[in-house]
Amino acid sequence: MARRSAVAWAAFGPLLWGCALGLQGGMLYPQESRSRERKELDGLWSFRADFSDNRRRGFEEQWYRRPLRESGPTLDMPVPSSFNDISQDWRLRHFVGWVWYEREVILPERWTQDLHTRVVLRIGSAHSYAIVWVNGVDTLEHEGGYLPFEADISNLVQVGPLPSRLRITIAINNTLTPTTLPPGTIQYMNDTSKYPKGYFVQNTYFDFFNYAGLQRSVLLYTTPTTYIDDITVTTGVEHDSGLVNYQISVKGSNLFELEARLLDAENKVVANGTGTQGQLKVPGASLWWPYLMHERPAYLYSLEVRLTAQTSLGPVSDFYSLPVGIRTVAVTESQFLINGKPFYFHGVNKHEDADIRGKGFDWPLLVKDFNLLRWLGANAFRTSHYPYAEEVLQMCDRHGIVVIDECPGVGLALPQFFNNVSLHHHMRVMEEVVRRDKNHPAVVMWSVANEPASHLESAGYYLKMVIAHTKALDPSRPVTFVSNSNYAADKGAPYVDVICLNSYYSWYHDYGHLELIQLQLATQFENWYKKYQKPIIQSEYGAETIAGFHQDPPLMFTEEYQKSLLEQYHLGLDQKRRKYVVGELIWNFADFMTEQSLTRVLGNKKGIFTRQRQPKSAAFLLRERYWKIANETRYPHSVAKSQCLENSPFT
Ligand code: BDP
Repeated sequence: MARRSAVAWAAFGPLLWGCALGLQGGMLYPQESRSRERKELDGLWSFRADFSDNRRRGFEEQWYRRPLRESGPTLDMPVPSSFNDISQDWRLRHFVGWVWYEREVILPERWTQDLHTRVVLRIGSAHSYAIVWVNGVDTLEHEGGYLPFEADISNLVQVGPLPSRLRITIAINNTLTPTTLPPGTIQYMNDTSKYPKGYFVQNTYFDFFNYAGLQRSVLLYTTPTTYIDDITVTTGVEHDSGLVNYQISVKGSNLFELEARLLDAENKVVANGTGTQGQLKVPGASLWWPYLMHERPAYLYSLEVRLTAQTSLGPVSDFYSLPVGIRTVAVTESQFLINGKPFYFHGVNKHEDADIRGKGFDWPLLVKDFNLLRWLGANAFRTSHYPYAEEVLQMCDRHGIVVIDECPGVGLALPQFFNNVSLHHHMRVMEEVVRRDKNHPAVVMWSVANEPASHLESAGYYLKMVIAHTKALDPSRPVTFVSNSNYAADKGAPYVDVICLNSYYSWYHDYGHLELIQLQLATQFENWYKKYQKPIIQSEYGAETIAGFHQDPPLMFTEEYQKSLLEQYHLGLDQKRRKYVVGELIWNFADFMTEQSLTRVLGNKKGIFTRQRQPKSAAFLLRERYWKIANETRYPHSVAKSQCLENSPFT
């Protein structure tokens, strides 16, 4: 077969970066440094859902003008968390409309008096539309859950008589419409013999519960008034040297100097440069390798940026330190290459979902999940079906877990969802995803959608545009979307770099007939490969399994059935794995909550772990397989030692 030369994105210089970015300003992770402070606002907030018929009483009565408790009763609401499962009120669990959060904060005096200081309010995510007031002043609006947004509030806290307290009010609407991501529809039930007047339901077209609220941290942080606004890093390898291309944007003054120093893991300076952009060369660089691919995975340098500026108020300095992993990503017609070596994704799909906190960010859960990923020998996951918290990606960088970063383009199931307004919003969401996640070495590919109705002509154009836009935003990474369409009908596949396929043989089709999986899987792979000649990832497969249900010979919903289904898939995958199939991601890492339906028993149970993170039998099967693959695909060849396999208690 004719070999197409590798498409290597990492070699592009920094000049291509950001040329198509329509967003104003950067979205660097707020960090403490010699010039920056942060104040987390996690904890208890006051909360009220607006149960009025039109859900607009909060606006009509201007709840943001006074403390929330003065306009009616409030609940204690933990942040971060979803609001849905916290109270005993079933109406809140299913609430659709505006909810109101409020928190009072006392600011350090320096923040309110030092005019060299810029105070920023940053919301990690608010699902799905948010309006923010500070001391009753309309400050910020944002559309779309799962991504951060922020506002400079210095002028609100540094004028007039010093405010002893700052009152932050955030109204959030979780209504999904045909133009939100994910999309949804509101259906009014007009038959008054069955439904009360004005009764409506929210229809969604995806398979997870639409948890909402302030699900990630809210915080305040400071920078100097002239500050490092954004840093973009791309990396490459030339012979024995690592290349770090950087581009820095500064706001607040045109009179400044920039110094960039690259430090190795022992804090030794290995390269330095000046100015807003440049290339740092690191002879004998240690590369960032995925976990299990190399004996020294996830090597991180740090790019220390120092800004000094002359302002009308005198000289100011700003410092920011960015972790940098030097690695390349490339795709041939049959391989996914990291650092020039074939990489095989053996991993999982996840959800940010657990227990009563819903999708609320939680450190213990995150650390537990990473321990489980390492126990499993998983080297990758897809952020199905929305971008995860930044802290998750930081962990991936540090542990060498490779990420396919997916935007909330899920549930694009109806023809009317492929319209111009949606397209522009989708492109903007990709801008926000790329802006936030571009510097993570762990992120090796963008996924712009999950299971869109890609057989439609309109979807073909839509996907083409979103993919082209994403490639223009970030020429350094491949782009995909995840398909469950027929190979011959899919209108988006021509535009992707890697084909990602979801299939549920012997589950949603021919259920019970495990003996058909190998044939159907082989047909799937052969058809797609023959038509597109692109590497393929089996991006979902799995079976609903109730932990503790057993039946042998296997029957559906038992642990034995899940295991056998996986075994059959694995036989099929092994046939193609060394040819052009470059990955397998089980659906799903853990059970997760969904809307209620006749096919869901307290949520989706396709996890190999329960929602409480306990293993089902399939987890042990997968663990054996992943460690075996890891040892076969390791570079340079050596045996990966898992403390887990030795049963160490310290993993
Ligand atoms: C796939 C979807 C995923 C679902 C899964 C399932 O991508 O979100 O949860 O099916 O049905 O089609 O379990």
